[in-house]
Amino acid sequence: MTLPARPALRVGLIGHAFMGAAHSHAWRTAPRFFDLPLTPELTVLAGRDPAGVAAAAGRLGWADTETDWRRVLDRDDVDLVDICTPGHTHAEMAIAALAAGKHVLCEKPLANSVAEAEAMAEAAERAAGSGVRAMVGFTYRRVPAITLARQLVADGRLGQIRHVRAQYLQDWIADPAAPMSWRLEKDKAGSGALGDIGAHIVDLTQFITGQTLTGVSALLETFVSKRPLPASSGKLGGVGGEGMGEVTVDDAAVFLGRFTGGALGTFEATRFALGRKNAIRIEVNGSAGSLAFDFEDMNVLHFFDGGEPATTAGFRRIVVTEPEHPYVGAWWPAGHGLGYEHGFIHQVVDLVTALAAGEQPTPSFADGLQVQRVLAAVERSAADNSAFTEI
Ligand code: SOE
Repeated sequence: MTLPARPALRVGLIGHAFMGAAHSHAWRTAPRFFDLPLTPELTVLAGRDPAGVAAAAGRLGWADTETDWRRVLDRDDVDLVDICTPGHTHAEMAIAALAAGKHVLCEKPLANSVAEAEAMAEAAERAAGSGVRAMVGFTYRRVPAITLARQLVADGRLGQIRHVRAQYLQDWIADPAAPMSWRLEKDKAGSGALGDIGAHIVDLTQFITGQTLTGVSALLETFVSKRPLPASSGKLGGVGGEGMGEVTVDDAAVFLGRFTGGALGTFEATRFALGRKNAIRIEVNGSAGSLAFDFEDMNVLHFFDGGEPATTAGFRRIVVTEPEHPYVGAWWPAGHGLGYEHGFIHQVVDLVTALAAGEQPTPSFADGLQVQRVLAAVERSAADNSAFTEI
């Protein structure tokens, strides 16, 4: 029996580096494992360098290319624009795409400033009136163990949340010889570890707890202020060459925060945690239980049930690979585990499902703006010697 053909969702992707590759893989793979109401088509890939974008399109499976992102917006055969470029381009591209009647998926952080994020959220609000939707890509929400953590909190299994402990630890620039990249330039990236990876743990802790941050007290530090200019670029960083460039962003961000429900949060985002590669560590302690997660062991969620007798109580190691777990049923036989790329695939699944239902996908641009306000408050607090700063 042949299944009825699903309407197409024709995608134009801007950018084909690390995130562009992750998104391409997700658009292509999602309909192969999930029964989606719309079938994504990889219509056009945009990049500035003709040879580079042609090679990437061939490798990643895109039907056509453009060398000017504006041409993607002009095309009648594009329904959704996916923005995978550095932060300083997000606002202009997203606002123009929404005005052209295209749905938008935009990589995180939403923008480089609160003013830009506000303009984007306003544009998204306007577009929603005519059924055009916008979503920001906080992908880690779609890691099954994280989604399960949120469910446990929502089901009351942790009781009242008291503590939220979050770290995002990487080490890809711990070596002072690691070269400059756009991620180390404020005018392109907006901020450093704070916006690139701190934004993820702000979003994740709010997502898991269902609470938002109301204020912060912060420290920012740049450990290495000059780096070799790149001789060649890699997926992250690259190889250093002649001459030095100035690092204009933070290398590390450490902050305390208060949540709406009364919980206290501690946050650490750094690219100098030697030996930690992509360690997103989150622990939540409530009046009835606790949970703990580390992305370096991403198929596992640790859960402590405070209601169990003291003699046998202890952190339970839940391997989140059963068909009953969020998203997992579409994948491999029970127990076989998922990886980094699956979060991006689940993001496509949730986005496409919301679009087909005419609903607002989450996280919305308004959610992205709220995270941007937290980042800005962290910067204000650090500039003011860690003074408690309301968001
Ligand atoms: C670099 O720190 C980076 O690629 C982030 O930009 C991504 O959001 C994260 O998923 C992995 O690390």
